[in-house]
Amino acid sequence: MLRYLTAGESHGPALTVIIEGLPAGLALPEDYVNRQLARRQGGYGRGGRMRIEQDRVRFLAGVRGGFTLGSPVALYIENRDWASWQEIMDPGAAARLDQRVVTRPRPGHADLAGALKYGHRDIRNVLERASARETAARVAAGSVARRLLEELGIEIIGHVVRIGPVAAPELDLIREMPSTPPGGAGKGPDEAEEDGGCGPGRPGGSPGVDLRRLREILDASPVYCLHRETAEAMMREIDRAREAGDSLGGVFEIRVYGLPPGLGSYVHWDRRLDGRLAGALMSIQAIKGVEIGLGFAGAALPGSQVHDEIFYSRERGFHRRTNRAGGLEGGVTNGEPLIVRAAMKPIPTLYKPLRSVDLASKEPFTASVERSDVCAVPAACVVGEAVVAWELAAACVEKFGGDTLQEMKANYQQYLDYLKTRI
Ligand code: EPS
Repeated sequence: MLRYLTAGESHGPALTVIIEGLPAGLALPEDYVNRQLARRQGGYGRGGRMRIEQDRVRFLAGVRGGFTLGSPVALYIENRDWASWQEIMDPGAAARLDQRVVTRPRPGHADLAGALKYGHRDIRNVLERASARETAARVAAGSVARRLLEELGIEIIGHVVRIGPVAAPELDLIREMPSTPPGGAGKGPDEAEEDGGCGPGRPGGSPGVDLRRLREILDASPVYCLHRETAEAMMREIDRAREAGDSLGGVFEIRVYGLPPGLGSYVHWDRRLDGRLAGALMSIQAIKGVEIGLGFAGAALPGSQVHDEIFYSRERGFHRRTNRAGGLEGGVTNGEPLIVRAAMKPIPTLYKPLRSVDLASKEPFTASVERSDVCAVPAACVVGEAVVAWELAAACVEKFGGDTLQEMKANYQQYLDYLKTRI
């Protein structure tokens, strides 16, 4: 079983993660994790905090000479901002608890519910942990999972498809996305035409576009959007929101290539991979909706336009011409690319604050203004990739097991060999 815990306050000394259940022998360079941490810090619309931090991981346990040992892996990410908060956030009796007290809860944040639940009179005790700062720890854990998936030929890519009212032209982008896992036996361009443009969720068959190229485009986009004009419109929208003292949400999509059929299970509710993925994505701060494949759009269509018909040929075995299911049927991967989307609400901290009530005096006030982002959808997309990576790696560990990476890979190969006898 692969599991992890995170700890850390936003303005405390550090964030920490403990991961248990990784096989021994997995190459895990710090820079690999740091690259994902840097991506999470980016994105147009971030606030002042990201100019202070330069998130970098330190392995405190479980890794030696760049390889996992099989023992629990402890990761540590320093909060640079701690330097300005030491007196207030001191874990000891010296803490200045009378400073920077927050008593006016922000609508949409954990502030009020958290203060009532845990008996706090200072909302700082809630917001310090509810803060999306915690997602740095999740990205660190997710990068480790992603490294493991890479060893099995599984690749993840996320992109932003909506910020506020500005949406990317979905169908065009989908046609531009590759339908094949990197290095995998692919669907040809002929098949891209076969269903004449298809519905959302259909990976296109443009063989000229590879994942590396897509990553280059995304790395160069300040909003992690594949479509340049849309990206520019998104940035203008973020500027407008900033000027208006407002905030913006959006939607990101995660695609995973190279997945074998058979991860997850239909035999029990808590083993269904769609449920686990949705739960993981919904647990990201500010995520309010998740869809897989056609998602909500499928509810408005007849079954004949939703389900992916099954074909067989000697060269390709069982295959589909559409992927409206988003790579999952019955809570089990079906060998098609995974496609999941998550909707993020606008960040609750508004520089033109909404009405609220003071926790102590019960007098009406406007909500507190904590330094914040105008839009964090691009960052949330990186967090989304991380939590999806985690769930998939956990499913792989469950199915293929092994105490060493070598053993896990051998088990995986044996499963692939078995599959060849069936398709
Ligand atoms: C964040 C760190 C936070 C916020 C933001 C994301 O740092 P600070 O509160 O010091 O500015 O910038 O968190 C929120 C928007 C939120 O509501 O919690 C980060 O590391 O991503």
